[in-house]
Amino acid sequence: MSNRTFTMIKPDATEKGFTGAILAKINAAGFRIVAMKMIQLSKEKAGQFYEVHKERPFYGELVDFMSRSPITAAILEKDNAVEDFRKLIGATNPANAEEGTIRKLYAANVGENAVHGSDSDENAKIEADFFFSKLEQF
Ligand code: FUP
Repeated sequence: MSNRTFTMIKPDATEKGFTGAILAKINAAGFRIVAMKMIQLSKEKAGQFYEVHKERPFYGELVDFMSRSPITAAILEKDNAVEDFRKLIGATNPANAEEGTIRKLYAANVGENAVHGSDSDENAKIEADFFFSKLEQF
């Protein structure tokens, strides 16, 4: 099992000034940041990242949203990172997220849900390599 996951603090959270608070929660939960950058995705790059959702009705909105403002991308390290981080962020729709989770605290709705967390070890690696070269992963 891998001990790394990939996250993005999404444009809605950036715009509302929640980046620092979210990173503090991530650290407090025991995750170590082993790569991090703030960047603004082009529509093309956002579309590539969410390629798996291409046929879904929300794809266009998702691409517009994810390229609207800067994001903070990071690789996080901890035992059982993928599963534990999904627990920390809560359900995709913040209305269904448990109290105390990052999405419950900071997300507005299912489309603008503050953070991303990889859903498998395999995707964590693919997503980390999408944003960071080997030299940028510590
Ligand atoms: P998650 O793994 O929790 O990030 O959720 P998904 O991979 O299912 O969805 C990725 C992103 O697509 C979500 F973060 C937001 C967007 N989405 C919608 O806008 N509407 C939906 O009904 C589902 C997902």
